[in-house]
Amino acid sequence: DADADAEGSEGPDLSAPPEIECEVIEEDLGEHTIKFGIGLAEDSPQGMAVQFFGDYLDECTNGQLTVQLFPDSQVGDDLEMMDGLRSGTLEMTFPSTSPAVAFVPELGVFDLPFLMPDVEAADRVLDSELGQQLLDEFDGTGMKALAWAENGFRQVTNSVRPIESPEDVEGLDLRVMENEIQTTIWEALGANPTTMAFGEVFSAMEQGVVDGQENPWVTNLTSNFWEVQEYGSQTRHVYTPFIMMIGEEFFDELDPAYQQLIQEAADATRDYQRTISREMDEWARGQFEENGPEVNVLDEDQIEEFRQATEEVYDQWAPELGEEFVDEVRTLARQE
Ligand code: TK8
Repeated sequence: DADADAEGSEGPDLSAPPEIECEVIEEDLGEHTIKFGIGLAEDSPQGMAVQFFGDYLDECTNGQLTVQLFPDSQVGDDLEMMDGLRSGTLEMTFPSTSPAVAFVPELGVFDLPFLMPDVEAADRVLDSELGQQLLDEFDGTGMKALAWAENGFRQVTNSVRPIESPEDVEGLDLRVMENEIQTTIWEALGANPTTMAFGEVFSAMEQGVVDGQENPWVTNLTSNFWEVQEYGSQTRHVYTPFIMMIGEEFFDELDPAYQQLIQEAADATRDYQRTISREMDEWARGQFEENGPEVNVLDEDQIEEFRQATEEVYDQWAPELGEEFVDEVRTLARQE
């Protein structure tokens, strides 16, 4: 429908990628194709960010550094792709923090429920000195963490009923990320959580192996979960970041000029990715609903019920993560 196109109903109103500002490296410093694997779709903010990152490197090296994107878990799930970076079969990936706790346990702090009141709080934490220290923790793991980006506030989808109170979650078979804190959250709420790699979630829901899952709206939309889900409920129970990562050995062997450029490109990509992720969030909820499922948005009182019902997650995990560390993050998040 030409009219609909003209009004832009095909997509959200998104900021254009920023101007690429660099001094082009003309000198021959070696050609590399960077294979960049991601779990999400090409048209997700994550996929669009990798596209921008690739344009940045290409333009600033006269085509000596190029990026080849592998979306939709084509080359593995988050943990497999991280292993690829370590063994040198893949150069870059963009995992969620939740499975990355296998390498940096402190990242589990981001799995605590209702930690971040809003995206500004997430920025305060991630862009702090403490945020940089967490990225630096990857040094020596075979992966270098370049920058934080946004996965976002997570919402529950399922095929049984709308989620309005903790009781509605009881007995649901839910896929959760490969992370023990995530499991604790859903057990506290009386659901039956199963850990599973992201790439298997769609077919698990299609086949009825699980009733539902939880992910930000842009993922629920761009990974086509609306095709196999009846309900979407805006619970905002966890904010999870993404980390842009590169193989440590691959990076260490590059010319310093390339290394510096890659870091600059990653920083610019981080800002762009967060911008479009935020611009797409509400639009994605609307599209998700338009495509079929029933959507409900929990109000503050309903969210408060979930907060109380998951308080025991802190009792169990704060000592494990370090009480002081958790307090430090919480203070930054809430500007206490
Ligand atoms: C994509 C994952 C995904 C995450 C999940 O690779 O597993 O549910 O939210 O975005 O990182």
